[in-house]
Parts: sequence; structure tokens; C-alpha cells
Amino acid sequence: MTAADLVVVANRLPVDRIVGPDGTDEWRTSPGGLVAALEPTMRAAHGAWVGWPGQADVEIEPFTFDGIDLVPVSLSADEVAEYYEGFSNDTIWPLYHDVIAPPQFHREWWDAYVAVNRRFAEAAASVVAENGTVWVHDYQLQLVPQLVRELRPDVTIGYFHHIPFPAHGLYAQLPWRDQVLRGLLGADVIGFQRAQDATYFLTAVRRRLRHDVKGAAIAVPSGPGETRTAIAKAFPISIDTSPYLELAARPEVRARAAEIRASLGNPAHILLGVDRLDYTKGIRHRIKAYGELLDEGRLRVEDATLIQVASPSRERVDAYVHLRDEIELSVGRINGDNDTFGHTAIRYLHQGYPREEMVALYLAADVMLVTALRDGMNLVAKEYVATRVDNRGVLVLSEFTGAADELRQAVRVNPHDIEGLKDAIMEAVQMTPREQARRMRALRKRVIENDVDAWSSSFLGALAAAREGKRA
Ligand code: GDG
Repeated sequence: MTAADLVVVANRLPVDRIVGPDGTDEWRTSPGGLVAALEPTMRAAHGAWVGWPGQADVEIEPFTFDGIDLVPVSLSADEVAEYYEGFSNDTIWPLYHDVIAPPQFHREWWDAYVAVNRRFAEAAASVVAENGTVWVHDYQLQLVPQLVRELRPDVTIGYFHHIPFPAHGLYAQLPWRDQVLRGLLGADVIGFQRAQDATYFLTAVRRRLRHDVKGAAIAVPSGPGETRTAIAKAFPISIDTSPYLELAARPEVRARAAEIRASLGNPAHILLGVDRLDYTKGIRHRIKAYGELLDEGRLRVEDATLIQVASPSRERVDAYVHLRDEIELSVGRINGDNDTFGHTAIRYLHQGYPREEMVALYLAADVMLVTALRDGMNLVAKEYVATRVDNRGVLVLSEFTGAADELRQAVRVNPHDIEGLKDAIMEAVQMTPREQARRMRALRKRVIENDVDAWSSSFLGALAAAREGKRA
């Protein structure tokens, strides 16, 4: 494997390992926006991707798949428990999502996080070409930018943060708050979803480390009396719209959408939620509001069905086990109180689906409910909009998502306000086709114009400018 000009570092490799019938390894591309977004650039730039293959205790040599060099980082079962399920998903995830669930702080988890971040950094440093670029992704790898810089001062380093960055009062709870800031500041460009996230980060840098900050530029000490510049700003991520547009136009997918509606008894209104089963997504709030609308007779079970896809996620983390129980209890109660033999209030699916089926669901839904309590961006909102090729349908969107900054024509909600959420659902259900089309046209224009290519080009453009700045 030759040195790579562009190295992406992410927790997961963009492929899944399947052991074939004869015991040999087979690999399948894992469907994800990130790989689709970066594939063309990776191929053109001779790229490599550093990541965990998704299974504990397996050592896999670097290999090339579909034109991209893949560099697997192995994790032991203890490291998966402490670095991934522990520090990443039970410390950083809840803390950065405004402590919706209480973050757990454990020193052993932090030690595992440091050790694993070092391993990712070493792998990246060993494959990047001289004066190349390393692009680190997300909250599992916040120390990697600085660790790469120590090993390879010649390279340009970017970091993109996919989840929110919290306000300083919350961030300050983190026992390792200064180490994490220093880890991130190893990057030349630090990207966030929203302007607000970048502002919170800049405030933390100013208040904790006392670095000079001017606009988006941070003066980071780089030696006695010397500083270098790191830029922290928003680069809102988006989706690869082409497969959504293509699937939404396919006759068999449209037929499947009609079949889904028919199988529910052709109610006048189909509402849809699609989320990983996660406490940040506001699934309980959505179900509560919908249940009350049925109780109060503002909606009738003969006229409305809520489809809730809750794809399985992080099932070994306690908070997720409890959340699942709570959701399933409320769904059972609401259905028990309201269902008839021919109609169901909530069709709840704790399953993952192929993309074709997801698009059929989007096409079947009159109203999409995105009620996250906190969400970096929320790509589901953008996917729904992209598929609505006939300009029908209504997006109800929480103001606590990154998507709310861009998708201004959605029906906006504060999901904590159950009465407000109920009114928003009724507004969506009763919206005239003309008003739906007016809003949907504007939403679709935004998503199609600012797709994931625009996102990766603008981030890589900022990195190229940083590289030029270094040479100057
Ligand atoms: C993180 C941030 C940010 C879900 N169930 C199925 C399925 N999905 C797909 C959706 C969508 C993706 O998973 C979920 O993306 P989101 O953006 O909604 O949320 P997170 O997973 O929390 O992602 C988030 C994102 O990173 C990107 O930066 O927007 O804020 O939390 O694409 O369609 N896809 C299929 N079957 C399923 O059952 N095929």
C-alpha cells in the first residue's frame, strides 16, 4: 500500500465484514452518507480510510476495496466496552446532547479512550503521504488531531464534529475538558454542524485555555512565543440526494408506498417517524403528543396512523435498554386504548430496513415527524424532503436539530412543549395542498442545492486554504 494524499479517520470503516461459508472474509460496503460523500474525492486523491472493522478482537491487515485503501484498527472486547460503549456513547454522547440522559464519568473509560485514540492516530500517521491531508470524523476521536500533529507535523489536519457541541456550563462538567479541547485544536480546521456549536466551542477555548480568538480564528500556541491558526466554523452536512431522487421516481418503489398505505387501511393521514432508537430523538415526546390527540378526539384512529421505525441501536448501553422499555410500554398502551380490528394507532417497528423500503415509507407518509430534543443535523429530515418529488407532504421539525437552521419552511416545534407539538401535528395534518407545495418546493431547493458534495467540497476547500496558508 503506498502513502495516501488524503486519509479519512472515522470510528468505523465504510465496510462490514461477513465471514463467508468457507470461512474466508468477505466485505460489503456499509450504506452510509459519509462514504458516498467522500468516495469520488477519495478515488481522485488516492485516499485511505482508517477505522474499526466493527468486530472485537480481530486483527486484519490493510487491504484495498473498491479502489480505496482500508486500514483496519483493531479493538479488544474491553476496549469496545470502555472506549466505544463507555466513554463515547455513555459519557460524551449524553453530555454533548445537553445531558438529556446523565453522562457517566469513569477514569478507566477515559484511559481506554486515550489509548484507542492514540492507535487511530498512529495508523493515520503511518499511511499519510508527505504534506498530505488527514480528515478526522466525530466525537469518538477528539484526541486524534493533536496526536497526528505530534507524529506528523507536515500534514494538514481537519476534524468534523457530527454531533452538537454543548454550551460551556455543560461542557465544563467533563473532567477531561482541557485535554479534549487540546486534542481538537490539533486540527487546522474544526468543522461543526451549526454556527451555534462553533460558538460554544470557541467560548470553551477562550474560557478554559485563554487562547486568543478572533472571529473563527484561534491562535494556538505552537512553540515558545509562537502561535499557529486553527479555524472553527460551521459546515452543515447533507445527504447524497441522487439515490433518493432516483428511488422516489421508480415505479416499483411508488407502488410499494401505495401498498404500505393500503395495508394500514388507507387512513387519510399517515404520520411517520424514522430514528435510531435513541433518547436524543424525542420519540417518547412524539408518541405522547400523538396519543393525547387520539384521547382528546382531535384525531381518530380510523383517519390517522403513526408509523414509527425505531432502528436498533447501542443495545448494550443501559440508557438505551430503559428507553426501549418506556417506548414499548407507551406504544402498547396507546394501541390497546385506541386500536380497532381494522385500524392501528401506532405501527411500531423495531427493525432496520433497506433503503428502497425507507424511500417507500417516506413516499407513503403525509407528515414526517422529526422531534429530536437535540440533534447535530438530522439527515432523515433531508431525506424525506428529497423524496417528495410531487411537492406534497409536511415536515414537522424540532428547532433543536441542525437541520432547523436550513429547513426554514418546515413546521417548527419545541418537542418539550407537548401542547405546541400537538398543535403542530394538527397544523400539518390540516395543511392545504397548495401550502404544502409552497413550502416543499423551497425545502427541496435547499436540500438539492446543498447536498453532501457541496459539504465535502467546502470542508476540503477550507483545508486546502489552510495548507496554502502554512506554505505562505
Ligand atoms: C449522526 C448525528 C447527524 C435509520 N434507520 C434506518 C436507516 N437509517 C438512516 C437514516 C439516516 C441515518 O440512518 C440517520 O442519520 P441521522 O442524521 O438522522 O442521525 P444519527 O444516526 O444520529 O447521525 C446526526 C449525522 O450523524 C450526520 O452528521 O445528522 O445529527 O446524530 O440516513 O436514513 N437507514 C436504513 N434502514 C434503517 O432502518 N437503510
